[in-house]
Amino acid sequence: MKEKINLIESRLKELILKNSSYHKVLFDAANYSLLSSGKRLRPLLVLATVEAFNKDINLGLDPAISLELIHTYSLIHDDLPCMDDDDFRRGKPSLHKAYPEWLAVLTGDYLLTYAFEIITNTKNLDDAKKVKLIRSLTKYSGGNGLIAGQVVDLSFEGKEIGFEKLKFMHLNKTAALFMAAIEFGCIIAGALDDVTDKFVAFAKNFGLAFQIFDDIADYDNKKSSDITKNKATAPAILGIKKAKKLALDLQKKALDILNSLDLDTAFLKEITAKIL
Ligand code: GRG
Repeated sequence: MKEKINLIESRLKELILKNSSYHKVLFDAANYSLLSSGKRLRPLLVLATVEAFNKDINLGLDPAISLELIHTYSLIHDDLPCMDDDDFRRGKPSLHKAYPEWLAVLTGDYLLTYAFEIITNTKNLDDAKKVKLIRSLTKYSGGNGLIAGQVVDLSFEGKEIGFEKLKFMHLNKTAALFMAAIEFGCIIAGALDDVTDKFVAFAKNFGLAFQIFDDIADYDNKKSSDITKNKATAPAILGIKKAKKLALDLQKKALDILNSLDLDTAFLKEITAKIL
């Protein structure tokens, strides 16, 4: 995992260029957010999926990084005062605390736009695959994906919601980008549709479990922003015992799907075990 994180981080550094023109500060801000202590989970999942098909993981590197850019843009915007209003991210002041707020908005916009440019410029992938990657990215990060999750999260803040709405939120806010990562790997490897469907089902269960485990870890933390903002979470709605059982069931479902595939999914299993 460490080796692959190093690969991802060195390519990330190459792709976010330094710039000495009048708008240099935009690239400084992008580097500030990108080159911090993120787990690089979404890019890792892309590489792990490509590896499962015994293909060269380098083919997946640039598309993998485009997902880290989308993820980072979403964190920058989420932290803004008009959204979640968080002062810290990845162990340091949020971007809008280190730089002006307008620049944080524009840096998020830049990362979102640049993600698509990176896909179109990827070497060694044919145009048909690039179009598939862009379609997948718009599906999972757009108005019926990541953004939908954020709209629901902010509209329901402070209100009581049932489990179905919570699941919708988790599916879109958290699982969607994991589903994109796994679908990316399948597209790059040229997987058949039915195999892709199974991989994406793995990512959905993984993503839901990831969010519930995250909520459980936060539950006892009185200073957590989820708690202070009275956000709906699985332990708050279901109780801690049921939430734990649900997260473990989802994790098991995810692993069962990997085991049902006739492929070498050892690295995906390693990520699942380490992260969940
Ligand atoms: C602004 C469109 C838009 C969306 C924002 C990212 C997000 C949606 C909200 C942030 C809060 C949150 C709980 C999101 C769910 C996804 C999640 C758990 C993100 C954190 O992912 P990690 O743990 O973060 O992979 P690192 O920093 O390791 O990359």
